[in-house]
Amino acid sequence: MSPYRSLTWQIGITIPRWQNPSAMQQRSGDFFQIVNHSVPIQVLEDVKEATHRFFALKAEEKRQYSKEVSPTNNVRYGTSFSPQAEKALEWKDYLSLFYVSDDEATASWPSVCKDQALEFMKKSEFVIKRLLEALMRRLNVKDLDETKELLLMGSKRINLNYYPICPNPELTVGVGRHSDVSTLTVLLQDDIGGLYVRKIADDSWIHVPPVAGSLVINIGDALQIMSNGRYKSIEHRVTANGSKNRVSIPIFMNPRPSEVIGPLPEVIERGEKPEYRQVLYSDYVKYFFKKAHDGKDTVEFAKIG
Ligand SMILES: O=C(O)CCC(=O)C(=O)O
Repeated sequence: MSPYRSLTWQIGITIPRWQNPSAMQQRSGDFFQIVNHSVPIQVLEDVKEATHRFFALKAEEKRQYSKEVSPTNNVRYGTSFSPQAEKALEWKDYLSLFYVSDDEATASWPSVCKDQALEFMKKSEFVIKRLLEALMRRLNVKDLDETKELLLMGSKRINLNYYPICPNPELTVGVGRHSDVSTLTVLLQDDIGGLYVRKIADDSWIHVPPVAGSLVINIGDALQIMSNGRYKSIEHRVTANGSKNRVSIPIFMNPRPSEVIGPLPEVIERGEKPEYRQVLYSDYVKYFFKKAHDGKDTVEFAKIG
C-alpha cells in the first residue's frame, strides 16, 4: 500500500463514515491509536532505544541539560512536571527538546539521541498534516495554507519520557491527570502500558493497551479552543509501575508562543457563540506550567464566562 493510500485510509478514522475497525484500535472522544501511519517501524524502535540510551547516561552527564545549567532553553532535562507547585513529585524523568531548526538541533540536542528524535519528528510530519487537514475539514476549513499551518503547528516539541521502576507504585503516579496544551499530540509508547484516558461519556478511565507499531493521537487544549469546543482535549494520566522501566515519546504540535488563539473564524462565521476568548498562546502555556497537573482545569483560563 502506498503511504498516501494508507494515509487516506487512516484519515477515515476521524470521520463518522469510518468503517474499518482494524485501523482504530481504540477510541475515546477525540483520542485514538493509529497503525499504517507511514512512519517506519525502525524509526520508532530507534527513538525508543535512544531514549533508554539517554537515561542510562551518568547522572552528571544528564545534569548538564537541567534547567539550572543547560546552555539553551531548547533542551531541558528534569523530573516530574512542575516540582515547585507539586505536593508530591511524579515518578518520571524527561528530556524535552524544542525544535527550532535542524542545525540548532544538531548543535544542541544530546548526541546519544538527537538523530533518532529528529528522524521521528520528521517522519511523523506527513501523518500529522493529514490528520490536521481532516480535522480542519470538519470545521469548514478547506485549505491548510501556510498561515493555518503555522497557527496549528508552528512550533514543535518532542519529549523523551522515562518512568523508572517505582518501589511503591501505589503511593504515587507516573504522570498526573491532565490534557495537553498542544493542538495535536502524537505519542509513541513502549510495550509496558500504564497510560489511561478519561472517557467523556461516563467519566471512567480506560487503559490504552500498547499496540506494536501504533501511534497514540490525542487532541490538545489549543484545538479545543480553536474548534470552539467541537473537539475536546483528552484527559490522560500514567500509573507508576513496580516492575519495568517504561519509556514514551510524545511529539507536541503547538501554535507559536506569539500566536493569539481563539475560536477559528470558519467555526463561528455562521453565528455560533464563541465559548473561548482570544488568548496569547505563551500566556496559556505559562499558566499550565505554573500549577501541578489538575485534569482539564487549564482550559478554563480561556473560557468565556
Ligand atoms: O507516557 C505517556 O504515555 C503519556 C505522557 C504524557 O502524558 C505527557 O508527557 O504529557
